[in-house]
Amino acid sequence: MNVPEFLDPALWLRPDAGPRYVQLRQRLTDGIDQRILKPGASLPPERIIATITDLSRVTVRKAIKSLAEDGIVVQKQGFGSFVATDTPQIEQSLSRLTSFTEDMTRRGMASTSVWLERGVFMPSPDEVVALGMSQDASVSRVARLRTADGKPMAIERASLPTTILPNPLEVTTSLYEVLEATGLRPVRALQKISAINLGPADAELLAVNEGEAGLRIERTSYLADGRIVEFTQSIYRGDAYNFVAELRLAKEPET
Ligand code: 16G
Repeated sequence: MNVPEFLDPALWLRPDAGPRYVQLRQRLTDGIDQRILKPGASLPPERIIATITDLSRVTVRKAIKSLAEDGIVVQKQGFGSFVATDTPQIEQSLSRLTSFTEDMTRRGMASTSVWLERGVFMPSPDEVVALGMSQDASVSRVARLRTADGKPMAIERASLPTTILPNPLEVTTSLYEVLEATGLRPVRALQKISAINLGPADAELLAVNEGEAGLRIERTSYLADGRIVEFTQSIYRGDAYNFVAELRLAKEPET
């Protein structure tokens, strides 16, 4: 059921069931509980809710204000009202080459990792291609569920040539910190981002429902001399990340 159908007053508004704003508040709360209105989703504008429900805007405003007072929705000046979420909202620049640990520290959040895989392996065909290595070389894998203030944010599977990271067990908190210590921290990276619907295993790790939106990110990072440092395949929670890129007008070719 979509939101306008759900708010159809024929389904819930009763003349004898108390104040109308309380009934609307209850209907919106039910929609949030049933995830018709999902955490972080915007509520339809007051004007639209008033049109669908045939209630006055004053009544609609009162219902939303009461939800906001109880922390069920969050009102953002100039942007409207959103279903409250306990998922941290991360705005991530696409132009800075930072590590997960640094990104979270900068936001005052504690980052932790749950290990999924850590060791030296024979490279998979994908790793051979992505890392530009020979088939008989070995690869260090560092795969983690990354959390911020205890909330799962991303699954990151990094592969590095063992010439760059000979002992993956050295990575306890930050991979980039270990690389920095050996003078092999990447200085440049290419990143590819695509939209996905989370499969059952990834959804379980990220503590969201199967089929929810996620972002698949592939990062290949390089040293100044062009050597490849890492090939990392990550799955980020779609409800937690906003990637931001600054765009500039391309310079007109000089004539
Ligand atoms: C970031 C990078 C990842 C890198 C990790 C190192 C993206 C999509 N990924 O999460 O490629 O391996 O940082 O983090 O940004 P760490 O130093 O905290 O282990």
